[in-house]
Amino acid sequence: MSQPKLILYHANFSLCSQMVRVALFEKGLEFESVPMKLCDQYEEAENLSKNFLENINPTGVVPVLKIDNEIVRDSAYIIERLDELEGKNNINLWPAEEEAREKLRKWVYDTTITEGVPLGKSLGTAIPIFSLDLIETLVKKLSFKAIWNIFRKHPRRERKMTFILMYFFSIKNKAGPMAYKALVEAIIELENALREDGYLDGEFNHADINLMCCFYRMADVRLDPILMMPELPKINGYWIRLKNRPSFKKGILDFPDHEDALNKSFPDNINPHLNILKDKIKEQI
Ligand SMILES: N[C@@H](CCC(=O)N[C@@H](CS)C(=O)NCC(=O)O)C(=O)O
Repeated sequence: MSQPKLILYHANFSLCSQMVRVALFEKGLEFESVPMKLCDQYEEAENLSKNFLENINPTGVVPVLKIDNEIVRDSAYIIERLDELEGKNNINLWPAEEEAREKLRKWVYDTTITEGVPLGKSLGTAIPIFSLDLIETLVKKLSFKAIWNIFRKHPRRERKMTFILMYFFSIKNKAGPMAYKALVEAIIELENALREDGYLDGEFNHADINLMCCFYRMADVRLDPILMMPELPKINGYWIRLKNRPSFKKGILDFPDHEDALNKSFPDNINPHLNILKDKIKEQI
């Protein structure tokens, strides 16, 4: 069996990069790894380098996958493309029938950082809001030179402005409540959609990958007690099943980052939004 040459540009602490790595390990595809130091987390700002912006991704974000000489961008599309390839494992992340694909498309759309969806309006875009505690800590540690570099070079105006605001002021406490509604509704919708066992649609698929990564980020930011609430029995079991997949270790745990900063961002492992979110779930379920 032969597969095309795959080169993945990715970052350890990047939700969408985690999704693509998990998909690669699920499929059993070999890939060359190009780890990137992102501008909001490291002085190096490798996603703003001339080479990356000119030759890999003019919008300055990861993940990007090179399939032979073709450059493929956007994690959701990358995973669809990966699913067409044959790896060592006999698994399909997308069903064949159009009706099932349509249903899956909706779940994928809601569970990742989909372009055009305003931040905090879906589960996938709520997760970055709850990551702001950490991101703001990291942005504040950057040198003035690094923030000036972001100002000059970041191609995405809204991101650039957010990083600059975080550097000079603070947005983390104000932003959280913007995402309460989407997170609570998504968790309840998921609890209602899940079965007693198996995955979202029975067989493991692309949406399960996205949810695995969203849930892991919730654990990173100390919101995972939500996933263990007795009011959410199907999510409890589902999260355990997701963590037991080998791809969870290979695609996520084996690429750690910012553990010290996370510990410092959440002293005593407490996320200030946790109890509010739990109360809202209990009220609405
Ligand atoms: N819709 C894109 C979103 C990609 C994205 O936002 N990537 C983040 C990391 S998860 C990034 O590269 N951030 C760096 C920056 O904006 O400077 C995808 O699914 O690939």
